[in-house]
Amino acid sequence: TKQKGLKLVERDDEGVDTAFRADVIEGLSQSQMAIPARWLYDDAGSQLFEDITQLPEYYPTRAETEILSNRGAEFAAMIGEGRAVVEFGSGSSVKTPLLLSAIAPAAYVPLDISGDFLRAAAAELSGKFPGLPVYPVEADFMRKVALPGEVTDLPKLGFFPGSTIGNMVARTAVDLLRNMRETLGVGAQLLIGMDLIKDKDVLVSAYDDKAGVTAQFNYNLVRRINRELDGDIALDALMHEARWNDEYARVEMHLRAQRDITFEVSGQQFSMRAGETIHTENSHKFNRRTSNMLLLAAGWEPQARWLDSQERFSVMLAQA
Ligand code: AVI
Repeated sequence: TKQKGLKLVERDDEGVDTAFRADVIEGLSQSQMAIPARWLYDDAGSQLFEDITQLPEYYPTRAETEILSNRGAEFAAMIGEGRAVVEFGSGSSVKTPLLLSAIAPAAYVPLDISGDFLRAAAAELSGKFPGLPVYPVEADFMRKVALPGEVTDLPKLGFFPGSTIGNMVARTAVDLLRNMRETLGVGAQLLIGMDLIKDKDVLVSAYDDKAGVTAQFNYNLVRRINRELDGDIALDALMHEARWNDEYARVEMHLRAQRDITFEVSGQQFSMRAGETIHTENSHKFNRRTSNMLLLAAGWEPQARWLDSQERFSVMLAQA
């Protein structure tokens, strides 16, 4: 967790994000090149993701919003009043008010690694819910977080919408869910969005839209590498690709080389043969059994599960 005065992003003398460089160099050195998806989200990438959520093909945001809009009475019945809602990642301006107005919480604690996002989200929420105490915490929610003293004695509800859990491999997802349980403490509940396994073409289209916004989101990673890590990757040699991996029940994003290329990043040489790819993201999809299993593996007992009217997306409630 972040201590006051400590920086969450470590930079070298030239201002390079050292964790970004280490991940990219290591990822490009593997036989199947792969870069962790978290690096997709610089300012431009975060804006492109916001644009993705509006695309006709990208159903998850609309489907989850439908559930949160329509099932408020059921949430209230199963969650009760007076909890401190702890949101992991304070991204969304639409989903959070839907939950907060349904359950009448005692406090709202947004957690985010970006202080700027955090302050914006906290200010917006305070405007909408004038009587609600808001305690923003700047922290890496992948780890156990010390919550503010003001909410120590309140029962907690963790809120993790968006199916962001799907962007993690099982082992990382279980680590995160376990850390959430430790952050939230005894008697906690967790409300979490998980996207569902469905027709392959629907899934792939959601990650390969006609307007090409998801392609730009993928290419932005290359632009970021070139800019921040002194790279010279030829952007026109790489093509966006979304594919369904049935064995792992996930959509994968890749950048596929259209011809043999060599390039440099941070002074190191790399090469790709035509047809080889850089794997840039996983988006795991679930069914009832696998979503239950993931929660159970991290010590969360599933309590309820809601789907949208087209049964594309699920919101799960679990208790510690
Ligand atoms: C943020 N996350 C849940 C998105 C997803 O659907 O996996 C990221 C995304 N990548 C491409 N399109 C959207």
